[in-house]
Amino acid sequence: MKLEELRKIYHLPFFDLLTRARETHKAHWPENEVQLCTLLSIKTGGCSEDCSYCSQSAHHSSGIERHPLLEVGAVIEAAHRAKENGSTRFCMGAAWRGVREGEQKFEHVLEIVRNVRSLGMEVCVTLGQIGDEEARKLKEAGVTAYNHNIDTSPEFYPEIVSTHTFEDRLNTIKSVQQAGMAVCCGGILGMGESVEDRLRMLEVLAAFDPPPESIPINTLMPMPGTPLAEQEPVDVFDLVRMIASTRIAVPRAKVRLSAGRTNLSREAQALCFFAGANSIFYGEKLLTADNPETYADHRLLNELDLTPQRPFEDRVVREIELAGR
Ligand code: SAM
Ligand code: DTB
Ligand code: SF4
Repeated sequence: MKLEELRKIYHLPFFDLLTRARETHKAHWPENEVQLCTLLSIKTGGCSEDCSYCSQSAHHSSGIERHPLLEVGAVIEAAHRAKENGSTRFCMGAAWRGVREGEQKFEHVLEIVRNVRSLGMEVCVTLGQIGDEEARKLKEAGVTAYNHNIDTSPEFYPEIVSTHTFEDRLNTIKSVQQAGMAVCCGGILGMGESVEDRLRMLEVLAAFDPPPESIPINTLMPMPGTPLAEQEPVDVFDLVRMIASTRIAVPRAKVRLSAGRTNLSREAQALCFFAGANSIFYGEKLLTADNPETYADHRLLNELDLTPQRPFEDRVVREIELAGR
């Protein structure tokens, strides 16, 4: 979908936009389900990159506690807890510029992946830049999806990061696609970009072939000590418009209402779900920042008659049924 069309959609009268997004949503996601994903930072802080939003960059003094790569046992324990709480996807993030095959840390991550997969959860990792060989090995170890966000428009990207390029991000995504892993790719709202930048980002995402399996929409969590610490919050209706436009532009993607839910009321979150969000991060911690309490999320989903997405195996069967309709 081209920019011109995305502009028209985004700027529709608010309720017309919501109606269209809801119709698209119901056509592609007839169940009132929300995917629950739990995040774990497996290597925290000390990152060589200078992403201006990130608490984990060694270029900023955010004061977060650094942690080397976690042991396999600690990760499995966390994954197990996540599964018991009802999560179906376990997402592990590492504060790296990237990782290469042959490095010991890569072998360690493969070991972690094999173990988490054996719990029967979907496994997502976000490890920074990788190439074809790394992607192939991660897929083989059992990774379901690789998260690598483009974060904003190609034009605005150099304003937020100088240590790697937008093109670098796209190259990693190509390797992930080539290996047959699902691509989880989205961005952040509220870094000082324009609506036009947000729509350019969506234009790039919608043009992926295949389209992204999931699209995380984060709102900036301003982290103390980062260059974006004093950034103004995103207007909730702008967030809702962006979610609705994403739903319309990439109907089969899971649209994840990601970082920033602690700043949203229950009503605002309900509007986001109505606009087409069907996935959240679930659990009290994101990577370094806070996320809503699990009991509050449970209550919210119940109140909205939304059910947690069924576990992987059940769903594969259901998706085959739907495809055959
Ligand atoms: N180092 C890897 C990378 O950059 O791809 C993986 C971890 S990185 C923290 C993953 C994503 O988290 C970023 O691309 C960004 O979208 C999101 N993120 C990080 N800090 C954030 C913040 N303060 N507010 C909102 N989203 C954030
Ligand atoms: C994504 O798009 N959001 C998640 C996940 N992918 C890795 C990370 C959000 C991080 C929020 C800030 C923090 O916890 O430090
Ligand atoms: Fe490093 Fe990723 Fe944070 Fe950028 S977003 S500083 S690459 S951890």
